[in-house]
Amino acid sequence: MHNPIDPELPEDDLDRAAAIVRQARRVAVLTGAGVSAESGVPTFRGATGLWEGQAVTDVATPTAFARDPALVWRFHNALRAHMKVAAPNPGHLALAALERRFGNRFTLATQNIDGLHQAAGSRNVLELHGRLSRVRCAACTYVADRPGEDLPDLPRCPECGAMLRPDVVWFEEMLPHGVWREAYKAAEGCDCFLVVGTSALVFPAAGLIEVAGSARARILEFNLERTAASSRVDLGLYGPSGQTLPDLMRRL
Ligand code: BJW
Ligand code: ZN
Repeated sequence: MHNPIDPELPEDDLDRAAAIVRQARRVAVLTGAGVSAESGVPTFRGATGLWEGQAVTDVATPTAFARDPALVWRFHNALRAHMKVAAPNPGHLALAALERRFGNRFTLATQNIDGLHQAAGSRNVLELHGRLSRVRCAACTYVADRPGEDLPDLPRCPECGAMLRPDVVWFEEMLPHGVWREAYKAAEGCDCFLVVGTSALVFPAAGLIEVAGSARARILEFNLERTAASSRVDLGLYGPSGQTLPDLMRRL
C-alpha cells in the first residue's frame, strides 16, 4: 500500500496516529536497530547482515565467543567504530520529546546497544540487550564503560587478566532481570505502544508487543516495511522513522 521509496505518508494515517497518542494515558515504546539506521549504525538483518561470511547473529552467541573470541571481538569492534561516530537522528530526538511530553507516564525499552537514545536526551531508557560501550570480565566482576576506545581483538581484564567481553546480551543469554521486569510492566500498563525500527523477530523483546496487545493497548508500528509484528498492530506508518516520528510529533 505504501511505497517505501517514497516516504510520503497518507495524512489521515498520521492524523489517526496522533489522535491515538494524544488520548493515551501511558505510552510505552520498543525500539530496534532501524531507529539508528539513519545515524549510520548498521542493522542486524538484511543486506548488511553478514560478518566475515557468517550471519551477524551467529557471532552474537556465547558459543561463538568460546570458539573464536577474536572473530567475535572483531565484529563488536567494527560496531564500536560505527557507534563512536554516530549521532542521534530526528527519530531519536522525537522519542526524547515524546518522553518530555508524557513525563513518568512514558517508558522507552530499546533492543539497541548504541546509547543513542540517551544521547538524544531520553532519560528513562531500558536497555534490554545491554550496551556496547561497556565491557565486562568473563571471569571476575570487573565492569567498565569504555566508549570511544579502540580495543584490541582480544582485550584482557585489568583486574585478573581473563578475557573481557562486550556487556551486551547474546543469543541464549538472559536479559538483565530488573530491566526486563520494568519493560514488561510498562508494556502491560500502557494504553499506547509504539514499535519502532525492529524486525520483531528476537524474543523475549518482541513478546512485549503481544503483552501490550493483550492489555488492550493501541499499537502503532514505525518501520520501512511490514514486519513479523504488522498483523498485530492497529496502524502501521511505513517510512524512515527519522521522518515519520518527527511528522507524528508535529501533529500532537
Ligand atoms: C527501519 C529503518 C528506518 C531499517 N526507519 N525502520 C521464543 C521465545 C523466547 C526466546 C526464544 C524464542 N525462540 C528463540 C528464542 C531465543 C532467542 C531468539 O529470539 N531467537 C530468534 C531469532 C528466534 N532469544 C534469545 O536467545 C534471548 N535470550 C533468551 O531468550 O533467554 C532465554 C534463553 C536462555 C537460554 C537458551 C534459550 C533461551 C537473547 C536475545 C539477544 C539478542 N542479541 C542481539 C545481539 C546483541 C548485541 C551484539 O552482540 O551485537 O541483539 S541479536 C540482534 O537482534 C540484536 C538486536 O537488538 C536484536 C533485534 O534486532 P532488531 O533491532 O529488530 O534489528 P533487525 O536488523 O532485525 O531489524 C531492523 C528493522 O529496522 C527492520 O525491520 C527494518 O525494516 C527496519 N528499518 N531502517 C525504520 N530508517
Ligand atoms: Zn577479571
